Amino acid sequence: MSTTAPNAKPRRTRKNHWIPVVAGFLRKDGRILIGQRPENNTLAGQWEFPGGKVELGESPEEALARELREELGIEATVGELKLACTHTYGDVGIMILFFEILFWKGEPKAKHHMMLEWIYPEELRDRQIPEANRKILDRIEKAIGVQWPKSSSSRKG
Ligand code: DGT
Repeated sequence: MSTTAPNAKPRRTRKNHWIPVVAGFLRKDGRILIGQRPENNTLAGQWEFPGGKVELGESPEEALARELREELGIEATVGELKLACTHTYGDVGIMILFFEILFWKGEPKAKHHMMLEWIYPEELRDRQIPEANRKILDRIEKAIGVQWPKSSSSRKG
């Protein structure tokens, strides 16, 4: 006879598969940097914050500094953690940690993205962005400092 504690956690039959991702908010003159994901890649053509997957053995900050070096050719100081979210693509989950990047050496260049753009935070909403970001856009906007009043009429004209 088996005995199960009444409050036992349910047993999971499948292991979850999670990918940790880090991304950075780089700002210049009131704008924020976004990059267009390359062709032949998942989410090709969509606009994202620079960053990528955390490799085994790396801290999130080390991973982001490496990604920014590889993708933009800059040496960045990774600042405060601003936001975290999760999203599911098929049977894989991603957890994205968004960090503030206040200081860096060098000028960001598109070494990985099709294109880089410095946009006003208010413009992000009108870009094609990953669903993982779209579903938390209000939180991203707050983190990157979007200022408008939220009613749609106030954005017109
Ligand atoms: P690789 O070459 O496939 O190992 O790729 P990594 O390490 O450059 O990472 P990447 O960009 O393929 O993976 C990041 C995942 O996170 C990808 O599924 C897209 C998703 N993602 C959603 N929103 C963002 C965002 O704002 N920035 C970045 N970098 N990735 C995002």
